[in-house]
Amino acid sequence: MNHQHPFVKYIRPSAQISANCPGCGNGILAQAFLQAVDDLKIDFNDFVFVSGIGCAAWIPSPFFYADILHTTHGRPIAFATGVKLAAPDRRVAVISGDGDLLAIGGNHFIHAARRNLDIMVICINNGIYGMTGGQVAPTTPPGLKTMTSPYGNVENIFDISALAIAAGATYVARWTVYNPAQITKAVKKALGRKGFSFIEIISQCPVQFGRKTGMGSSTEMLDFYKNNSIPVKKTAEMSREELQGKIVVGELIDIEKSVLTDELARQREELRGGS
Ligand SMILES: Cc1ncc(C[n+]2csc(CCOP(=O)(O)OP(=O)(O)O)c2C)c(N)n1
Ligand code: SF4
Ligand SMILES: [Mg+2]
Repeated sequence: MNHQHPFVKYIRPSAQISANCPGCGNGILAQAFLQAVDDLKIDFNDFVFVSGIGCAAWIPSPFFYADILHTTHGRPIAFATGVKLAAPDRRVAVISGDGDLLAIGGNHFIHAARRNLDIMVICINNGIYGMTGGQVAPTTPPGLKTMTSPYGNVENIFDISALAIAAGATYVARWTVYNPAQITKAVKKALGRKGFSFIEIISQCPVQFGRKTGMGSSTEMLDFYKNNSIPVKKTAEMSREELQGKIVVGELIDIEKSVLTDELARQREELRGGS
């Protein structure tokens, strides 16, 4: 009998030990993502995965058995932009953390969304800088005590999905790792369309976030996600107060706009024809 995990084929043979801590949500995202690839029977060699620096950046690299760029902190979208422009036929997927993509990397993020660059970006939002010891992030909820906010975070939070929509992203979905089947569905949707697709994954970091903020173990955090998630369809009938502290999940936008690589190809054709 073959006891191998069916997705072993997607994992680089020389890199089969996860870099993430036990109980981390990153593995749930990895499995849900690979499920989408497997369901759609996509050739894994079509992908170029790009990540920055952080625990989430270890999800694709070096584990996914495909082309991978493990870049510098804050810059995965800049590298992904270069890859997509140089090789428009490749599927470019960025998987990285909230600090990487939305703190130091925020400007690359908003401009890739504005350009409707044809890439998929998955952000593991664990509300903290996990890999570097639990510093406060732009996604850390107010009041929480972290390594660098020992008396409680006094800053306002970034709603990164709202930012993606405002910047011009054409597909945006948010799910927690309590919803792996919905994550798979969202990834399949994003893989089946063109344009800037952004999926925000609220995920637990039991080691740096759960322990230091008092949010508890991974199972307690998963319970929190289960009990505090509100499907976006239900929010219309809810007041601002009722939505306070809740996680709005679901598909937040799905629209069509001109896609950067298509526009460049069209322009190139026009210029060739006119010369
Ligand atoms: C230019 C630069 N600044 C800071 C760092 C240190 N650093 C590495 S990862 C990281 C934050 C990681 O947080 P996040 O992106 O949320 O990923 P997580 O570990 O939480 O998955 C920081 C500040 C760095 N490597 N390079
Ligand atoms: S520090 Fe947190 S985010 Fe990083 S691997 Fe461990 S549990 Fe996951
Ligand atoms: Mg983080």
